[in-house]
Amino acid sequence: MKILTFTGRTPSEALKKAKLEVGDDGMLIETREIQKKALGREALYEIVIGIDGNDIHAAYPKPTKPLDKQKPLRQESEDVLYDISSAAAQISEIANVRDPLYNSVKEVPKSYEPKELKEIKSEINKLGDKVKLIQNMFWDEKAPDLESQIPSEFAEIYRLASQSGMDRDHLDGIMKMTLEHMPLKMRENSATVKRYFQTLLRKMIPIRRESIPTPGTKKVIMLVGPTGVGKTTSIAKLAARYSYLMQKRYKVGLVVLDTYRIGAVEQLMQYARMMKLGIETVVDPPEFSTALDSLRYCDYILIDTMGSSPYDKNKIEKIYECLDANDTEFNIDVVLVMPSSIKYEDLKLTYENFSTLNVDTVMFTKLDETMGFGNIFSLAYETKKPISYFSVGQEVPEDLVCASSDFLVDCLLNGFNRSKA
Ligand SMILES: Nc1nc2c(ncn2[C@@H]2O[C@H](COP(=O)(O)OP(=O)(O)O)[C@@H](O)[C@H]2O)c(=O)[nH]1
Ligand SMILES: [Mg+2]
Repeated sequence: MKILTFTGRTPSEALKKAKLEVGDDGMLIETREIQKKALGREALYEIVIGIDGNDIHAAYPKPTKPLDKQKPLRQESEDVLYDISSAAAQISEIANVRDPLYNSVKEVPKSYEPKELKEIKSEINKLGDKVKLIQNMFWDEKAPDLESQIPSEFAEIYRLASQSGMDRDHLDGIMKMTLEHMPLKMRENSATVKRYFQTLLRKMIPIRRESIPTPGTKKVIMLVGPTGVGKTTSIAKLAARYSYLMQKRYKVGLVVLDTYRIGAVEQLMQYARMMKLGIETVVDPPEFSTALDSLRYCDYILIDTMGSSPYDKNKIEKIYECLDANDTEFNIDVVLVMPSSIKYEDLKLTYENFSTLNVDTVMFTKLDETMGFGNIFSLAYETKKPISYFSVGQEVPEDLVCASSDFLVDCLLNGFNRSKA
C-alpha cells in the first residue's frame, strides 16, 4: 500500500486535495491536526491516505465508498460518530448541495456584482467577526479540545447546544462529524450552519407517531415513572384527547394501579367522574387482568400507576408483577414519563431504573418549566427510545402535544414557545 498525505486548513480542504489526486479510491487512514488555530494563525490539518498498488492515477475498479464517507481507522469503535456520520451524509443529499469539487460554480467577477450583493456580503463578514469574538470568549474556557477545529460560523450553534444540557460527548461528536460532512457551500455563514445543524439534530431524534386503534382492536397504554412527574395529569389529558378531541370519539376506560395504599386514587377518580369514564382500581397483581377485562368495551384503556418507595424499586417490582400477570390478549404500551427539568444524567438513571418494564416510548413533561432541551435530546439519542408525547403545562387537556422532532429542536435552539407546540 502506498501512503500519501495531504494538508489543508480544514480536514475537508485536505480531503478535497486528496480527491483531486486519487479520486475516491484511497482509504482514509487518519486525520490529524498539525497546527492549532490561534488568533491571526490558520489551523493546519493533515490527512493520511492509503492507496493499493503503485500507480495512483491508474484506473481502479468500481469504488466502494467515497473518501469522505470513510472514517479514520482509529475511530472505529466510536459508534456514536458513525450514526451521526450517516445522518450527516443523508442531509448533504437532501440539501442537494454538491461538493464544489464535483460541481465547480463559476464565480461572478467582483466588478460585476450587484451593489446589494456586495452589501450583503459585507454584512455577513461583519457578523462573522462578531461570532468569532464570541467563539474566542467561550471556547477558551469550555472547549479546549475543539477550540482549534471549529470554524467561527459554528460558534453560535456550539454555544446554544452546549448550554442546552446536551451530553458533552454527543455534542462534540456531532460537531466533529458536521465539520467533516457539511457541504462547503453551506458553511458560508452562521445562518446556514444553524439550518444544517437543525436538520441534523432532527434526524437524530426518534419519534413514535400517534396511531389510532384499528377496528376491532384497542390500545392499552400504561404510564410509569417517578412520583410527581405528571403521570396522572397526563392520563387525564390523554383520556380527554381520545374521548373528545379527535376526529372520532373513542371509548376510554381508566385503570389505577395503586401499589402504595388504597385511597390515593381520588385525583384520577375526579377526572373519571368529570369525563364520565369507567375506572377500575388494582392493588394486587391478580386483579389486573380482571380490571382490563371489565373495560373490554373500550377503545382505549389508560393505566395510571402510583406508589412511593425509595428509588421506585418496590413500585417497579409491583408493576412488573402486574404486567407479568396479564393473561388477556391485550398488548400493553409502556410509556415512561419523565420531567424535562432534570439533567441528562438523572434522566438516564431514571430510564435505567424503569427499563426492566420494557419501556416502549418516553413522554417528557414540564417542558414549560425548563430552559434547556439538550437533556431530552441526549436521552432519546442515547437510548434510541422513541418519544411519544410532550406535556407543556398543567392545564387539562390542552397542555399535551404529540412529540415531534421539529418542535424539540426548535425548543433546543430557540427556546420553548408554547405557540409552536
Ligand atoms: N408546569 C407543569 N406542571 C405539570 C405538568 N404536568 C404535570 N404537572 C404538575 O405536576 C404535579 C404532579 O402531577 P401528577 O400528575 O400528580 O404527577 P404523578 O405523581 O406523576 O401522577 C401537579 O401539580 C401537576 O399539575 C407540566 O407539563 N408542566
Ligand atoms: Mg399520580
